Amino acid sequence: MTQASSSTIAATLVSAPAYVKHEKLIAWVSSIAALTKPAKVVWCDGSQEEYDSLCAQMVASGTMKKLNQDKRPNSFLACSDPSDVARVEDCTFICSASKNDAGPTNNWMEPAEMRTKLSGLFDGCMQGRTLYVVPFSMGPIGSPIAHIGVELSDSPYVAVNMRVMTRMGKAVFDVLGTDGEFVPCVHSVGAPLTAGQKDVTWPCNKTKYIVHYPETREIWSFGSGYGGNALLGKKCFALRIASNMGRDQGWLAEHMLILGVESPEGKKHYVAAAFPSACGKTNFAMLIPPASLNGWKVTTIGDDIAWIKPGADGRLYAINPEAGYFGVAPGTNTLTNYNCMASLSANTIFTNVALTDDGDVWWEGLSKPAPAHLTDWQGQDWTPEIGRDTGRKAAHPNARFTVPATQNPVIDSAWDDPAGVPISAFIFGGRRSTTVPLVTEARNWVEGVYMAATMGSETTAAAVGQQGIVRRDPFAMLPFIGYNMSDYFQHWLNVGKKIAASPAELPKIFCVNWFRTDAEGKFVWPGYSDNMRVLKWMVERVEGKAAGTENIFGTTPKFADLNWDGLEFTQQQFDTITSIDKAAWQAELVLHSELFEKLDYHLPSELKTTKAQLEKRLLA
Ligand code: TSX
Ligand code: MN
Repeated sequence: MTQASSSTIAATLVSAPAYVKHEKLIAWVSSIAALTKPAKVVWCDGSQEEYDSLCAQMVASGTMKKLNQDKRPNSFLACSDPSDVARVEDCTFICSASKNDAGPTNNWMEPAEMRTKLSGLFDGCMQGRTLYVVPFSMGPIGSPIAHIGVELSDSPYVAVNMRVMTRMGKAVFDVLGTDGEFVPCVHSVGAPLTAGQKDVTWPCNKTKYIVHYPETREIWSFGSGYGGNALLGKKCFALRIASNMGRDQGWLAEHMLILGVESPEGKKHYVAAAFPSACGKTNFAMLIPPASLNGWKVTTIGDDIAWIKPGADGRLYAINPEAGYFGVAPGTNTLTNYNCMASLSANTIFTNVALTDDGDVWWEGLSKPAPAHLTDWQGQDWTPEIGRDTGRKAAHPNARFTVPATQNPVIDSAWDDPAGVPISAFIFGGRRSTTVPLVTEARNWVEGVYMAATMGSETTAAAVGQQGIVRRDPFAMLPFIGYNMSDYFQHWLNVGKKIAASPAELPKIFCVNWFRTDAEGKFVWPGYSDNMRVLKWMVERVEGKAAGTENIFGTTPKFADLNWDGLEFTQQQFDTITSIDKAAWQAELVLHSELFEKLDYHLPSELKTTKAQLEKRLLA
């Protein structure tokens, strides 16, 4: 077929609804349809009817199962292909014009070379499928902190998940008008169907590419239908592309939860916290304070991503660009996260969890003992005996729920406020069994940036690869930074300088570690609700009310500086998780040096100076 005739067919196929008045957008959809050659184009309006009918269609095709309506109303289970269960970091590319702009922590390919490769892969890749046009706002519609994206996907699973995870639908076109800016996101599972070919329940391709063009703000994703690979508003847009927008425009796109902390006196602060994937970030975002800490309240703005822009007053204002939670199911239960379990009671899409015999869901860590019989995430019989004998899990360790944020019983009243919420403090945490104390306050912004830049954690199931080894994960952004990591550090330093020059106070920066273990390898800190004790100390530090002691690395509380009401926790236990082992820190600083060598290009000199000061204090 000639170029002209294929694009004429595409234009007819595309036929945008009358409410779409953005010609460039329509032309782009036409061009992608001409390339990918879908059988049909559907413009998603974001309505409940549309969602219900897409879910019904996926139930009919076998992609999803409807769960027991009495136990879990309007909820579904999708099980993926066993080869498509997590983000694929090896196949994720930042295709900036210059390799140095992607930096040493990202895969890079020359944009022209990648475009040639992708043209080949996307040519005809949607044959026999429907192309869904998914318009979405990251952030409250019309918020000055929000941005618009449009995802073109041949996956109805993506369309319904995007409706939960973003503000998706018609209203986005009102914001876009005739020429508004949007981030174009193209997604295909990469499994064209020939006439009469029977579809599989989870189409995907063993060749996968998750590609970002930061200069032109484009996302192209091929071959996977899972999570961050396919729901392009999330990691691809809200972190990798948005971090580029933030650098250029003076704001921050961060892998952070945002929570509100209210004191018994009714004084409220908002904090943003970065933890690497599966450190219990969603649990922390919905934490229930211990009853013994009378009257303290925690509310959720977001559980994964924060967009933070300086306001006219110089303070930093944050929004949650997402509208739902795409969280890890295994380990979630009424004790680890009561509010999350309450959120999941209806209107939830589960992916790769196990199915109970009465049509409900189950995953490792949900209840003890496990049910006597289950259908596992791969559709096979599972019993506790089979699990014990084969080591097979009923749910995949990276199994997920997709749930509207509004179902969170402790959602913050300002969660949808277009103005965002002012940030009083940043928290950085990792999973470290040794070395890093329970909580440390940075003495200044640069020291805080140093702590965040050198943060490390043990790897988990959210990414394909080895488990249980420590990796450096600066700002918990290693898989998500859309440009050179060192330039990103510099951007953070620049934001600090700008706030320092304004009338506003700089947010404090803290580093936490809930995961120190004792000589037997047991966790010493009870974690969960009791993290409120640490949070209380942090906000009281912000208010200038709590005591702290300076040491080699920053300011830390003494035992007496934390509230212990209702918890038996000894000075000795406290020492176990707050002690600073000089030898361990010397070894740690060697690892910081290794990181800094890797990031040497454009590494801010302030960070090298900070390290030199630490080394000096350590030897003193
Ligand atoms: O989410 C966690 N948080 C943050 C909660 C607000 N987890 C789970 C991490 C994996 C997703 C934690 N695990 C936390 C924590 O603070 N702490 C720990 C370690 C721990 C595990 C078990 C116990 C105590 C600490 N206690 C018992 O099992 C009784
Ligand atoms: Mn995350």
